[in-house]
Amino acid sequence: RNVTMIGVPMDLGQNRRGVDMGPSAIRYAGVLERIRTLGYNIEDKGDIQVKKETLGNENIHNLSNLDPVTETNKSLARTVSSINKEGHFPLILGGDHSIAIGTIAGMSGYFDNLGVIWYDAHGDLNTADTSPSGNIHGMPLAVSLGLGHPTLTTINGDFPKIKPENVIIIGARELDEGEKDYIRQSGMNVYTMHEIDRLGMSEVMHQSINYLKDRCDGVHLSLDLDGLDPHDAPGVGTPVLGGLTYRESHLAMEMLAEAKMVTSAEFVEVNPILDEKNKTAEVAVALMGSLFGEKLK
Ligand code: DIR
Ligand code: MN
Ligand code: MN
Ligand code: MN
Repeated sequence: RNVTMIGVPMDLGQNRRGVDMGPSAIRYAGVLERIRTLGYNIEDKGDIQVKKETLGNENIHNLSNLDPVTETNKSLARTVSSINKEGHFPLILGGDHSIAIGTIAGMSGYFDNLGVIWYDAHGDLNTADTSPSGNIHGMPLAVSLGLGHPTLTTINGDFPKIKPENVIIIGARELDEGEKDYIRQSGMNVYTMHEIDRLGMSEVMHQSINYLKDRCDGVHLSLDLDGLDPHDAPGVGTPVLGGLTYRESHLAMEMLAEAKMVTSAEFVEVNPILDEKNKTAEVAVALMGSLFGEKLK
């Protein structure tokens, strides 16, 4: 029942400044109180130091800000690893999605088959070769699978941190060509908006939970707020119409809480500068409440 929270004020994984204020916005939305009320012993360890030097780190080899993104993820991986070693649940606040590289690298050493639920409008399966943007926040799932630039794939050890068959993407609706190719050849489990419309979120989560339960010894939830529809989560850098609703997302979190299978989580891409008041951070906190079992209280 111990949760340790870490903020990662990173915005160099993409082009829109302001997502580095995500951790502050989420704290301001009352995350500590929300989770403490549920009976957890939650501690806020503050923010990871993020290198901000962008000079000389412009798009080299189609990887923008490679150096500061790498350094931040190295230190995040160390921190996440030590939180997990203590037996605490790591709760990571972003920051852009490039920080999933460090979170997953930090968790992976403790599991033979770490499952990952990637809740996102995007696949984040690009490498420098396929990326249309050069933004590393479009690459963290690929990096965790061992694909892409060695500077990133060797963070916390030169091995793939997860296996494609242990990943489930939920909410995808804007996949780049290279990402679609990878999904086809790897056979990765992807519930696009099409499948979610057809099956309903209840069935999607039922299938996902049963699948991961049989094969994984831990599950990381990586929740990009742009997985939700921009109507419900407007404060994100790359909004895509036709997304998951607030209600569907709560149901997903509630079912994960009931399944008691999630061993770490991150909530990313909250950008208060693009938000309406602090709506998107408030949605993030509400979803964390469900993930930590609000309904069951
Ligand atoms: C796009 C955007 N696929 C890219 N990715 C985003 O730049 O690689 N991921 N926004 O969440
Ligand atoms: Mn302790
Ligand atoms: Mn993402
Ligand atoms: Mn996204």
